[in-house]
Amino acid sequence: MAQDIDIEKATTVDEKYDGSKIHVLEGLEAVRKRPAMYIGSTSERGLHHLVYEVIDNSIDEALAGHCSDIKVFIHQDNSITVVDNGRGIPVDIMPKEKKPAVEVIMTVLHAGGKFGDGGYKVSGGLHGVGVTCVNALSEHLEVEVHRDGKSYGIEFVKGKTSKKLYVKGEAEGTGTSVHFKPDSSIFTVTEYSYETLRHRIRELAFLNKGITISLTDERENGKAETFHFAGGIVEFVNHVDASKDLINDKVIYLEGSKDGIIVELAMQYCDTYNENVYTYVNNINTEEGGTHLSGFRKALTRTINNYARKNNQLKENEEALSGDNVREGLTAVLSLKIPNPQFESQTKIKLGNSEVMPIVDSLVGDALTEFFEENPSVAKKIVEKGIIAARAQAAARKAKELIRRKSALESGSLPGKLADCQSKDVNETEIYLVEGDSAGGSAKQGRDRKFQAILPLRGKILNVEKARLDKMLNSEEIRNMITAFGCGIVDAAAADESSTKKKSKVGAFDISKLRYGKIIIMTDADVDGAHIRTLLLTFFYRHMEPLIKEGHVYIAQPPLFLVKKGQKHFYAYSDQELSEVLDKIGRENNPVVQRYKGLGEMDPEQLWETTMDPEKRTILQVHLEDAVEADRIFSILMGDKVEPRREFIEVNAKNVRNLDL
Ligand code: 0RA
Repeated sequence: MAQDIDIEKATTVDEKYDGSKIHVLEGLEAVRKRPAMYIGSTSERGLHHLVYEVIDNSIDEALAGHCSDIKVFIHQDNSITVVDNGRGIPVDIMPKEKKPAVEVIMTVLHAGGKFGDGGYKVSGGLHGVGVTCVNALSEHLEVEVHRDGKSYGIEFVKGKTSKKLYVKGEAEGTGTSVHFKPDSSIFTVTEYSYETLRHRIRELAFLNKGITISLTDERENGKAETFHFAGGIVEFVNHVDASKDLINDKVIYLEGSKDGIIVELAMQYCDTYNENVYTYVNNINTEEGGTHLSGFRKALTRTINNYARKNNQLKENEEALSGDNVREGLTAVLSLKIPNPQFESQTKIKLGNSEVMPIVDSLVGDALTEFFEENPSVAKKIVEKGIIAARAQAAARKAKELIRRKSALESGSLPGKLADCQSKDVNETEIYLVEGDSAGGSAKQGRDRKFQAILPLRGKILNVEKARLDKMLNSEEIRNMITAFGCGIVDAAAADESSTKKKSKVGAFDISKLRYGKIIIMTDADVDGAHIRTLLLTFFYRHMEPLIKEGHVYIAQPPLFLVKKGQKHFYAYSDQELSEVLDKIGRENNPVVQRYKGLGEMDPEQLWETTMDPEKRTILQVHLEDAVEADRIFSILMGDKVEPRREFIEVNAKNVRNLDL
């Protein structure tokens, strides 16, 4: 059901079924009966998805060249209004349906395509069902259209027309306003998140240069922001790279089109070791890549190698640079607008259209060749970076070989510092990564050895953000973790040039080999502890991302205070909790408050009771909501530049809660 709308097909199919009112009713009923099939879920995601569906229609109008301004409002009651200055949804009576077009669009599933004028419909994007679903899933929805000097209104309740189209009055200009309140009997969450909407709206503003999109939160005294990027994806790349040292100061940008496919690319090389290529099709983030990504990668590898040979940076007898060599330190946004996207999977995050690959390949190849000819000093630096990456890769291969031989010698033995657990069942096993040998000792004594393993870490581990693979593999702490977890590491060398999915260089990253279902970071509640935690998360994010994605990484929450009164003792995990505890037992009784300076101050029983006992502890699961933002934050926090880090800390210090990540 939730297919992409093929505009032409939709039109012919509609013609056949036209007039079948039964179908119409079934459509809306079906959406209400099985909302998740149409909008993915009825939780927070689905709730926000409604807003995106409505905005997408306005974006379509903008892409067709008729709209420049979109305003989104979150109202007091968590209803939403999206206003645009497009042509206004048509209101004239449709001959077959004998109803105003706006009513048909709002009540007939897949009707939208009929009215399209052959532009690039991004609406019907992810779930392909558009604004009709939003209507079906709203307790109330109202459309106001400004056209022909008049203002029209029409209203719906749960998708059914409750007030026929009427003239509200006179109006200047044109545009559409859609106000809806999600049906609370359908959604499990009804409160909108400003941050979530802001994030998508900003992304849309980056991807569609020149459009102005604003967001206003009337629940928060009209707090508002406006997003407008004249430079589009160039500004997107600048934003991602804000904290990195650059190889080319100016973002390389190209735009071209062929056979109705519009290709835009912005790219920049940084003095880092990761590849960050974000691909979009019709404003949808194709997280797993696809044919557009392969086209881009092919062109990049070929063009850089050609340039390197031609200018004698690579000698005849030297091996060509590999794809991952030339992508080291690359940040790129590749954005396509295509009329008939075909996605490979149900989740629609991998593009399948085979005709796209050669188009992207040739457009990017030609444009880059030209750019290199015109900017030889930048080209030279990019090639040099690739050559250094190739050498480091060879060194890493040796280091990897060393690890393999060593572990063969020790016949697959686990690290000496690891206190393993008895169980082999990942449904129950846990490993605590503990800061310091003394806390490690307490944890070893306090744990339940049946399912809890302990790996003490000595001080600060290596910052992998600033180290290449070969150096990283020389670090004992890192090697201990790799061996203990059992599933290898992920590295930039992708198995498949069409996919963003990474393969491994140390063995194969194989999550099925994971030896512990929960990996729990347990550090002191001080700055050093926070630093070590960030270093660990950086390592996991860069080299074991699936562990985070699949929810295996956790953060332990040790208490900050011990309060004693006579024989009784209480723990408090925050300043607020401390004051609650003190209120409860009465301050006049002079309770003794001890502030834990580190895990090492707790004896094994206390550590078990407060932080390790599954019955009593709280652990925070680490989520990876958004790769773009995660990459940016890790670069800010762990990279070379000091200024962005200071700024980040200044802006965010006031939002920090205890151990909240
Ligand atoms: C169908 C046809 C035309 C415009 C629209 C739909 C339209 C839909 C939405 C939804 C939100 N904002 C919108 N703006 C326009 C073309 C109308 C014409 O030819 O004048």
